[in-house]
Amino acid sequence: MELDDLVVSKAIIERFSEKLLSYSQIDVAIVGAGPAGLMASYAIAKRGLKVAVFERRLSVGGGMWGGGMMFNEIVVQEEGKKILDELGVTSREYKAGYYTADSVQTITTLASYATKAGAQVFNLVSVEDIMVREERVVGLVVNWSAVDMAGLHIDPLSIKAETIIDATGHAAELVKILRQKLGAKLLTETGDIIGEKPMWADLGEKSIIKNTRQVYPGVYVVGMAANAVFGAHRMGPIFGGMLLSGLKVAELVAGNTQTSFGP
Ligand code: 48H
Repeated sequence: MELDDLVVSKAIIERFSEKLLSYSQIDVAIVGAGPAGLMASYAIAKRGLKVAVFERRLSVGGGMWGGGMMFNEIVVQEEGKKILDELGVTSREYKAGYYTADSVQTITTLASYATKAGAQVFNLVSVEDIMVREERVVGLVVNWSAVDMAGLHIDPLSIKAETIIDATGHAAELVKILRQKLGAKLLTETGDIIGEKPMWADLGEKSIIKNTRQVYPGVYVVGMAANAVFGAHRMGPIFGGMLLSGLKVAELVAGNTQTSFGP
């Protein structure tokens, strides 16, 4: 059979358009495909909800690829190791209670589980705004990351979602928009973004589960964004908390059903 270049192009255009249309109204929209966003998307998709992840960069994985200071190994504690075991990620004990894993294998496995469970990743898409109705966030405003990078003045498109999850890491970008554009009172102690505290792995990891919660009607925070918004410590290149936080937010938004791991 002779391959037709135009068929190749039309296949991509049609299939992508179908995908984008189908995900223009969804149950859960996650902003950021770092470890927390990917874990959350997997566990939410497993519970049968329609979930999309919008990721600014070309690649998923956020800050995990580079491990610590570009040494592409991550560390997890006992609870994190259990999740890696369930996912089939190879890990090795370093000392009692500390395990290491290859960051590339961890990300690729998480991404594979999430997408095979039905989570749809839209990479190269930046979330630049939110939609709010009657003091509840009801959707996202998205544009190609390249538009922003090129400084082009091009209007965005909208995505409707029942629930939004800010998985944007240290920057907590969505919650920042809520504060800056609406002056919204957040469900934090001060009503504002409290801000990340200095590195302290033990406290940072311990507080992240408590901080993974609703921060405004319709909006949850997960991963590093949760500690930044609720004012807890950063934890450096230990990643168990990111995975556990992803599972916690899935329970909060999609119910308490036990996720059986597996594709
Ligand atoms: C689309 C966006 C937007 C936007 C950002 O930084 P991440 O890896 O976040 P987490 O919370 O999954 O993991 C945090 C971890 O990587 C980390 O930094 C740790 C543990 N630090 C500890 C320490 O002490 O430093 O991923 C966030 C993702 C990235 O891929 C961004 O590109 C993406 O979100 N993103 N995508 N629209 N507006 N903002």
